[in-house]
Amino acid sequence: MMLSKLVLSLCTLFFFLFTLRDVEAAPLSKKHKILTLPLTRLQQRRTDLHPQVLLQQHINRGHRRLALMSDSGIGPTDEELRASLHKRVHACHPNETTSELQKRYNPYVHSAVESLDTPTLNLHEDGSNSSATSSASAASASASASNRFTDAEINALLNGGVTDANTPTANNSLGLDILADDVGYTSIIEIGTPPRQFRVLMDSGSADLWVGSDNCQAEGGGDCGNHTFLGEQRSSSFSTFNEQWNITYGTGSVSGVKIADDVTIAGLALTSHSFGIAEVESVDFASDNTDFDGLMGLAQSTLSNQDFLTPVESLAKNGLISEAITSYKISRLADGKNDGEITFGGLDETKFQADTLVTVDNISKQGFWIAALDAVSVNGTDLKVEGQAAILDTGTTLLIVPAADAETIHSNIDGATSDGQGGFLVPCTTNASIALTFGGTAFAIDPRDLAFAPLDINDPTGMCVSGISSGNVGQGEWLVGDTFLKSAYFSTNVDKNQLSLAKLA
Ligand SMILES: *[C@@H]1O[C@H](CO)[C@@H](O)[C@H](O)[C@H]1NC(C)=O
Ligand SMILES: *[C@@H]1O[C@H](CO)[C@@H](O)[C@H](O)[C@H]1NC(C)=O
Ligand SMILES: *[C@@H]1O[C@H](CO)[C@@H](O)[C@H](O)[C@H]1NC(C)=O
Ligand SMILES: *[C@@H]1O[C@H](CO)[C@@H](O)[C@H](O)[C@H]1NC(C)=O
Ligand SMILES: *[C@@H]1O[C@H](CO)[C@@H](O)[C@H](O)[C@H]1NC(C)=O
Ligand SMILES: *[C@@H]1O[C@H](CO)[C@@H](O)[C@H](O)[C@H]1NC(C)=O
Ligand SMILES: *[C@@H]1O[C@H](CO)[C@@H](O)[C@H](O)[C@H]1NC(C)=O
Ligand SMILES: CC(=O)N[C@H]1CO[C@H](CO)[C@@H](O)[C@@H]1O
Repeated sequence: MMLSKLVLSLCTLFFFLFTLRDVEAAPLSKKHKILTLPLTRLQQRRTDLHPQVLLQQHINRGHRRLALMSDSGIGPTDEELRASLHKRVHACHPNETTSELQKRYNPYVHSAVESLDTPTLNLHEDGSNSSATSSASAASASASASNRFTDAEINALLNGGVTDANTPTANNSLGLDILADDVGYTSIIEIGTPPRQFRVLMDSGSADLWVGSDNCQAEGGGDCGNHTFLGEQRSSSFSTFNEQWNITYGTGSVSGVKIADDVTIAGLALTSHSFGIAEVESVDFASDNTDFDGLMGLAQSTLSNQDFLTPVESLAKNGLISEAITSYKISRLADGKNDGEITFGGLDETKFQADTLVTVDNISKQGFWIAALDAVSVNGTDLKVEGQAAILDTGTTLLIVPAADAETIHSNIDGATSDGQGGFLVPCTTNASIALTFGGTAFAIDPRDLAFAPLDINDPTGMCVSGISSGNVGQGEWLVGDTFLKSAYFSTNVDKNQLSLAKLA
C-alpha cells in the first residue's frame, strides 16, 4: 500500500510543481529574447505530471535561457528540447499515444481538457478522495519537528494565489507580494489618469515594462483573462507611438504597441513614461489563473526590446531618486513574515546587516545583473566548482547550474540522489548549507529552500526535488534565482553598473 501510493503519487503530483514552480523571466540577448513565465494556478486541472517531466521542464528551461544569455546564443533547438521532454513523458506513460500525452501535458491549450477543471486531487491509487484541503491537512497531520512545509506552503503549492506583503515602512518602497509558493514576486503600481492599479511581476532579469492592452487577444484566440488592461479609453494621459514591440518567450510571445502614460511607483510619479501594452499574449499570461497583469523588467535598458528606459532609470533621470538603484528583500512564504519589499533609489538599511554588505562590478556586457562567482561550498568546504559567474534574477524561481556543478554539489549533500536523467533529489529534511561567495563573502542558501518541494505531498519528510537544477549551456554561468535570493538582500545600481548583496537582518 505504501509503495503503490508512493509510486502513484510520483506520477500524479508533479503537474503542480511544473505549473507553479518555474518562473524564469529574462530576455536573452538584445536580438533574441526569450522569457518563460509561470503557469500559475493551472495545477488543479490535471494531477498527473510525472516528476521526471517536471525535472525535464526545468532542465529545458535552463538550457534555453542559458543558451540565449550566453554570447554565442547557440543552444538546443526547440525540437531537441521537445524530444527530451517526450522521451521522459513516454518513459513514464509507455502505453499512451502521443495525442493522449499531448492532452495530458498541455491541458491549458486543449479546451476539452480545460473543462475537466476540478478542485479534487486524486493522490491515492485506491481512488480515495484527497482534495486540496484534505491533502494539506494530511501533510500537516503527518508534520513532525522536521517537516518544514507549512500549511501555507502546501496550500500555495496546490492553489497558487498571491500572498500580500505588509505595507513597507521605508521610503520609495513597495511590498513584494509572493506568487504561489515563492514562485515569483509582484508589486502593485498605478498607471493612467485616473490612476488604476496593476499587479506586475518584478524581474531583475529583463528590461521591459508592459501590461495588457484593452484590445489584448490570447495567442490562439480568446481574451487575455481576468486582468486589468490599459488603453486610450481608460486613461486621459495615454498616448501611443504607433510602433510595435515584441518579446519571444520559451513557450510563446507577447507583442503589442509602444505607448506612454503616467506611471506611479511607490508614490513616485513619472509623467508620460514610455513602455508597452500587449495586444497578443501567450496563454501563460492570458490565463485567468495568472496572478499578474504585466511585468516590470529591472535589468539595464540596453536589454530593452522596446528601447525605452526602465522605470528605475526613468525615476533617476527625472530626479525623483538620486541613483538608479533597485533593492530587493525577497521573502519566503514559510517564514510567515510577509516582509518582501522593493526599494527604489537606495537600500532599506533595516533589512540587512550593514557590515556584511558587499558591492561588486556587474560583468554583464548585455545589461543583465551578473556577478563573478568566487566559490561554492557545502558546510564550509569549497567544492571547486567550474561556474564562474552568476546571473542574479528575481524572475527565476530556482538555481540552474552547469551539469558538472550540479553533480558536485549533490554528491556533497547527505542523502541526495540523482534521478538518473539530469535531475536531483534531496532529503526534505536536509541541513546541508550551500553557500555562494560573492565579493569575498559567503552567502548560504537556507536549507529549506534547497528542498524545493516534496516528491509526495503526503510525505513531507521524505525526498524533495532539489532547488538546484542542471542546465549545461553557456560558459560556466549559473542562473541564480529566488532559491538563493531569499537568503540575501540584493541591490542593483545602473549608474555605477554594480550590484550588492548583504546578509539579512
Ligand atoms: C503497457 O502495456 C503492456 C502490454 O499490454 C503491459 O504489459 C504493461 O504492464 C503496460 N504498462 C503500463 C505502465 O501500463
Ligand atoms: C472530493 O472532495 C471534494 C471536496 O470535499 C468534493 O468536492 C468532491 O466531490 C469529492 N470527490 C469525490 C470523487 O468524492
Ligand atoms: C523618508 O524621507 C523623509 C524625507 O526625506 C525622511 O524625513 C524620513 O526619515 C524618511 N523615512 C524613512 C523611514 O527613511
Ligand atoms: C477576477 O479577479 C478579481 C480580482 O483578482 C476577483 O476578485 C474576481 O473574482 C475575478 N473574477 C473572475 C470571474 O474570475
Ligand atoms: C519583433 O520585433 C522585431 C524588432 O522590431 C521585428 O523585426 C520582428 O519582425 C518582430 N516580430 C514579430 C513576430 O512581430
Ligand atoms: C536536520 O536537523 C534537524 C534538527 O536538528 C534534525 O531533526 C534532522 O534530522 C536533521 N536532518 C538530517 C538529514 O540530518
Ligand atoms: C552539513 O551540516 C549539517 C548540519 O550540521 C549536517 O546535517 C549535514 O550532514 C552536513 N553535511 C555534510 C556533507 O557534511
Ligand atoms: C563598473 C564596471 O566595472 N562595469 C563593468 C561591467 O561589466 C562590463 C563587461 O565586463 C565592463 O565593461 C564594465 O566596465
